[in-house]
Amino acid sequence: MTVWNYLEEKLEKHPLYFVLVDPDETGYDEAPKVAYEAQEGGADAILVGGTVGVQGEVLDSTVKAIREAVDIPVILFPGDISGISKYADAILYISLLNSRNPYYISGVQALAAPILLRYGLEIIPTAYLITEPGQETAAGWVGDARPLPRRKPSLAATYALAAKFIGFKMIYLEAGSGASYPVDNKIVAAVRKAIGEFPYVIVGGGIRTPEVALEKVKYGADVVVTGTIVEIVDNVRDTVQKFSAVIHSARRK
Ligand code: 1GP
Repeated sequence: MTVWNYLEEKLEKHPLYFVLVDPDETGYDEAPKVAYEAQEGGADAILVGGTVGVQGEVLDSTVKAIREAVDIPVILFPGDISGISKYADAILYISLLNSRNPYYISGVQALAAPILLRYGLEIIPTAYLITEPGQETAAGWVGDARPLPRRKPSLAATYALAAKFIGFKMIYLEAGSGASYPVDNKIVAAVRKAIGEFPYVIVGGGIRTPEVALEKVKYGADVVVTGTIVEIVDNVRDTVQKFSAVIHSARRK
């Protein structure tokens, strides 16, 4: 079964919860353990990636170890061409649509394409939209994004509609890892309203409690991502369990 089919099948039942493992933050040795605990807590997939410090041989061996540690899909969430590993199941093939730099919109995708073909990685075409306060995070700064403003949800909706028309299968609304506040509910709602049921909407960045995760789902997120929280808690499994229980018992909008 493809990762895409797995995700679609699950989405028919309930919203999904992805745990982002950034090996540069968890520590490369810890990453497989964190991924395993996340799986046991009920995560639907593991995203592996980070904006800086996630590349090369050490990324490869870590993705391989994560792949061996869990049964759920391991999906790359690369910050650049260097964030690719053949040991993953799939890749969020992301285009940062609201970047000022064409490299992050189409350049990196072109440079990565031949190696992705060689590796046979499953491709999940994903529009990446950085919203406020993404400017204060590594993804926004490195990606040279013009963060979509909270006060104008219609702008985010416009970009999302463009993403739908271009043919992306996922739209990732991102406040940035460690953001001081998450993607605004009004942005999530405006995007959902503009695009209808498809593409699926992922929301991440700055989500630290199950209550906030639930809000994002209620306003229209199909998938919620948390990263930082698993880096700072003592008990990853318990924390992930609290998020997954709330997200899985919600209904998709
Ligand atoms: C970052 O959306 C993810 O790309 C997760 O963000 O680390 O703030 O949970 P946090």
